[in-house]
Amino acid sequence: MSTRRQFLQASTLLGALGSTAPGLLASPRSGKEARVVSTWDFGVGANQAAWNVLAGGGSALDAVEAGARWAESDLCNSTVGRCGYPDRDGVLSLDASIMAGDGRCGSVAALEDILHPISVARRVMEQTPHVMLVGEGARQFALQQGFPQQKLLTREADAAWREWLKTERYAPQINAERRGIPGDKDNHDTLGILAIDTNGQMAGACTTSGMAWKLRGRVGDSPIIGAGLYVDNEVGAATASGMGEEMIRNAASFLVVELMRQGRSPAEACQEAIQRVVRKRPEASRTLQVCFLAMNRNGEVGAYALHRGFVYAVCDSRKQDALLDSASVYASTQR
Ligand code: SD4
Repeated sequence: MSTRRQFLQASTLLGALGSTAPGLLASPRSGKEARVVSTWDFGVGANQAAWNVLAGGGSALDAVEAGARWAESDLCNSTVGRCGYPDRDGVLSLDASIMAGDGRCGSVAALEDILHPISVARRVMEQTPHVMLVGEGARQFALQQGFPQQKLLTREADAAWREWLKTERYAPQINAERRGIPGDKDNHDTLGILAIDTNGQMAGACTTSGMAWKLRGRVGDSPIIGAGLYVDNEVGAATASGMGEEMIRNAASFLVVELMRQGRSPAEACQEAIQRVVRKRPEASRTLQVCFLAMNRNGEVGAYALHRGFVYAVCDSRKQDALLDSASVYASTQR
C-alpha cells in the first residue's frame, strides 16, 4: 500500500520507454521479451515472484502460478488467500483460475481449507479431463493430490466478521481502504496476473477470497474462464478485478481479448469493456468498482476501470517494481 506513490515516476518512465524497446531478457530466437503484469499494488510482490521464474528461463505458466502463490501467502491481503475475509456465515472460501495461451485451463471455486487454490486449479487443468471443480469436490480433490488441509481464517478476519455481524450491512465499497474510510477494509482486491515468456507463450492466473460477507456458495468471476481471466497466444490476455457479477454478465475478460483480436490496443479494449458495463447498468456502475488489465502478444499493456483508484504493476527486464495508475470512467470514487 505505502509503496504506491514512489512508483509513479518510474511508471511514467516505463510508459515512455514503451514495450518495443529491446529488453535484456529477450530470446534471440523468438525476439520476445518477457513481461509480467498484475492487478493492484500487491501486484508488485506477485510480479517479483513471477519474475524470478521468468528471469531463470521459466515458463509464463510457472511464473503466474508463482505470482499467485505469493499473493495467497501474503499476510497483508484481506481479499486473497490465507488472510481473506469470510462469507456471511464466517467461512473463508477461495476461488482461483489459471490459463495457458494454448487454451489449457483449470479452476476451483468455493474451495475451503487449502492455502493455494491456484495450484489446485493447475492440477485440475493438468490431472483431470475437466476445467472446474467446486466446493467439497474441489477440497477432496486437493487432499487427494496431497495439498495439506489448513484452517485458514485468521484471527483478524474472524474479528472483522464478528464486527460485521453487528450490522450485517452488505454494500460493496469502491476502493474503501484507499479512500481512508475509517474501519472499512477494501472488500475487492483480487490478484490477476498475466505473463509472456521469452518463447512468446502467454499465461494468466486469478486468485481471490471473493467479496467479503458474500452469501455462502456465491462464486465470483475469478474462477470463471472468460470472466475473470482469458488468455490466447494468438492475441493476448486479460484479467479483471472488482464486482465479479459485472464481469460474468459481460464475459468480460474474453470480451477484452476479442476486442484486441479485432485490432484494439489493450487499453482501448479494456476501455470498451468498461463502457459495456456502464451501458448495461448505468446506475449500478456508479456504485461498483470494475477493473480490467490486459497485455497483448507483443507485450503491450493497458488497463481501464470504472472508478479512479485502480493501480497495476508492470515488471520486465528494465524495471521490476513499476506501479501505474489506471484511467477510469469516473474520476471520483464518490458513491
Ligand atoms: C469477485 N472479482 O469475487 C472478485 C472480487 C474482487 O477485486 O475483489 N475483485 O467478485
